[in-house]
Amino acid sequence: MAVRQESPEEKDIAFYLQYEWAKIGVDIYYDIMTEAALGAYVYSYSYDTMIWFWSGDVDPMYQLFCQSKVSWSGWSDNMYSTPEYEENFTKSVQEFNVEKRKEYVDNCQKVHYEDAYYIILSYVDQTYAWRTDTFTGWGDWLAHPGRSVDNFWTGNPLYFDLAPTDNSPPSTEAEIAGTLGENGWYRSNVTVTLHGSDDSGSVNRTQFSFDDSDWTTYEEPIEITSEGVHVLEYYSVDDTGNCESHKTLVVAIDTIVPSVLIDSEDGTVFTDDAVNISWESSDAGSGVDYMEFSIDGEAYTPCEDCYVVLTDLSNGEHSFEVRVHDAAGNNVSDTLQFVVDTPDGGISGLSLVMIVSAAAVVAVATIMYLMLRRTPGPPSPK
Ligand SMILES: [Ca+2]
Ligand SMILES: [Ca+2]
Repeated sequence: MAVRQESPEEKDIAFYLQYEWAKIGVDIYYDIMTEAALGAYVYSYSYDTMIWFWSGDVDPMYQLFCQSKVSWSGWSDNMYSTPEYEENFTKSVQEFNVEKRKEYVDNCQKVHYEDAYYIILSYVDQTYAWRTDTFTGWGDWLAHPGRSVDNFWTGNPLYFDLAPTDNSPPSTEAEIAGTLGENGWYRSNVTVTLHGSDDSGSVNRTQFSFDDSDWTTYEEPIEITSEGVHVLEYYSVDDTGNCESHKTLVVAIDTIVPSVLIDSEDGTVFTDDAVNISWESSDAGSGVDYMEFSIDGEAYTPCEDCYVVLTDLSNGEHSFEVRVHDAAGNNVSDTLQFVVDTPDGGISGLSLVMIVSAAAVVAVATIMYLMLRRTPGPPSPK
C-alpha cells in the first residue's frame, strides 16, 4: 500500500488498516512516500493499493470522468472500466435533460459502489482550517457551495475572485495647533489631531500614549495644557490587522516668562565711577536663553552674566533696563532708575567727544609736520 508522507491522517489510516485487517488474516505492508513519488507510482499502474486524496465538484462530471476508460493514462488512477459504466458515463455527458442525466449518473454510482474499485474513506467531521484574512472575495458558500475550497475543479470562481487583502500598514500624521515660539517650543497650549490613513484598506483604530500612559484609543483631538516637555506616541491599525510602527511626537510648552529682579532699588545713588548693577534671573521652562540691557533707552547690548559694570556715566539721573529671553521666545524686563554722583563728575558723553577731538587734532598736526620735513629741496651739486 502506497501512502503519502505529507498526510498524517493517511499514515494513521494505513496503520489502522494493517492492525485491523490482520485480525481477519489480511496482511498489509505499506510504504510511506512523497506525494510526487506516489503519483509516479500510481500512474504507472503497477501498484496494489494506495491511499490518496480526491476532491469533487458540485457537478459529477469530473469524478465520473476519472473512473472512465477515456481518462486512462490521464486522470485515471486505476484503469478501471466496465461496459456498463462506460455506457452510462457516455450517456451522462451527452444528456441535456437534467432528470434523465441524473439517472445515468446514479447508474454510474451504483456500478462504482458494487464493484468497489475505490473504497471511500469518509471522515464525517472533516475539519478544514484556513485563513480568510489574507484574501478577500470568499463569497457565500452556503448560497454557492461550488465556491468552497474543496471544489477546485473546472475553474472554481474562488480562484478568480480571491484577491490578496491589504498587507501594508496604515500611516498616521499628527497635526499640531498652537503658538510656535523659538527652538521648537510652543508658547501656548497645544492641540494634537491624529489623522490615520490607509492606502489599500481602512483604518480600524488609532492608539496613543501620552507621557508613558497606557495605550488609549484615539477619539478626539488631544489637548496638552501643561508646561514642559511631553512625549506623545501613536500608531494606527488597519482592518486587516496591519500595525503601523510607533511614531513619537515631542511637544514642548513654555508659556511663562522668565523671572528677573534687579538687586538695587529705584533711586539708588552710585558714588563710584564704576556702577555695578546686578540682578537675579531664571526660567523653569525652556531656560534663560540670552539677556541684554539698555542704558537711558539706547540700543540693547547683550550680556552673559547677571551683572554689568557701567563706566563713563555722567553725574545725574539714569535709567537701566535688563531684558531676559527664554528659549521659547518669551521675554521680560526689569528697570532701575538710579543716580550717579561721583566727586569728579564722571566723564560725560560731551567730555568724551572733546577728548577724542583733541587727540585727532594732535594726530593731524603730527602727520603734517612729518610730511613737511620730507618735502624734497633742489638737487645738491655733486
Ligand atoms: Ca493597510
Ligand atoms: Ca519660560
